[in-house]
Amino acid sequence: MNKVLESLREGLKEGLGGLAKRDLARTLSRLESPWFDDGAGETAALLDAAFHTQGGTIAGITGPPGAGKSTLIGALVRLWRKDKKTVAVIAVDPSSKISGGSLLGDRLRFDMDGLDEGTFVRSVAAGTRLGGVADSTYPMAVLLQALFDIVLIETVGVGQSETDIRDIADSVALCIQPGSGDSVQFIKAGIIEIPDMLVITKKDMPQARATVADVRSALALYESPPPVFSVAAHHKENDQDMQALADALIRPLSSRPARAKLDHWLEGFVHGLYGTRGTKAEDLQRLQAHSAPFTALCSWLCDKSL
Ligand SMILES: Nc1nc2c(ncn2[C@@H]2O[C@H](COP(=O)(O)OP(=O)(O)OP(=O)(O)O)[C@@H](O)[C@H]2O)c(=O)[nH]1
Ligand SMILES: [Mg+2]
Repeated sequence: MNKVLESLREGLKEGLGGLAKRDLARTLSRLESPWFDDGAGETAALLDAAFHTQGGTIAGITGPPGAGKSTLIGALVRLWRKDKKTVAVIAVDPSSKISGGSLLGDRLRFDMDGLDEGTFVRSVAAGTRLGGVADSTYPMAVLLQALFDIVLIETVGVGQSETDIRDIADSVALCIQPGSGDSVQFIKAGIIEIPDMLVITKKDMPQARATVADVRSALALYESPPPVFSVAAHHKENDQDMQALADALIRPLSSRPARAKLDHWLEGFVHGLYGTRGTKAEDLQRLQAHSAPFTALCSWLCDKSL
């Protein structure tokens, strides 16, 4: 067992509260800088240990801006906390393309108890990535799933640009706001990759019913359409719908083994650094097959040999 991972886990379990969360936040910050250049390979060893830990479910919550993702996450977290499940949230903030800045304000938008020992929220800037996730999202999710029962990732976007989340999460829910015809058109046109489930948010809005019907009819074109949930995160009386969604999100989907997610990330990462021409296919394959893939990546980056 890795010492850093063990001490993070113990800290969170013993309810060290602020202290443990601060340690975790610091560790996650390391993942946002080039941790793979860290000569001692400490971060890589931590990631390898976390990767081999049979951990929690990673669920992606995606959808266009303002669809109600953060509010929904707050409601889901409250439900899971009633069951004593621990939850970490990674909120990927869309960076402004013009200024390159990111508000990192999402933390404020979650209606969650900041003092609750069993929850943790981290905002990350999406950076230059086209997909709705940041480069650091996968390593962060690997670490957090070793420490929490559930890891939720909020990403912004709809259409092809956010499909990256499918390669990180065990399940993906696409949020659609009532009256937003675009999303339904996207489904009809086959532009969006169909997620594991669709969530029509803001059930209390007058157009909600019609949107559910539109989405269902658009999905009729697909062979095995995903379930559609209709929820109001603002209202307590929709607990049944919310509970059904909460259950569906953490139901294990065997279609995405951890190794396949790692392979995908490694490929994107290595190609991002060297391009397809600068990498030997065998090197990538050897990295992917390695029992300590993150440590192997570090040594490979140091001397390009395995
Ligand atoms: N009526 C109603 N409004 C809601 C509900 N859920 C969220 N909202 C409102 O919708 C707006 C956007 O909600 P957010 O949860 O911030 O949406 P988001 O998808 O996270 O937004 P971005 O992170 O900016 O993309 C806020 O004003 C919420 O209060 C709901 O169930 N009913
Ligand atoms: Mg949000």
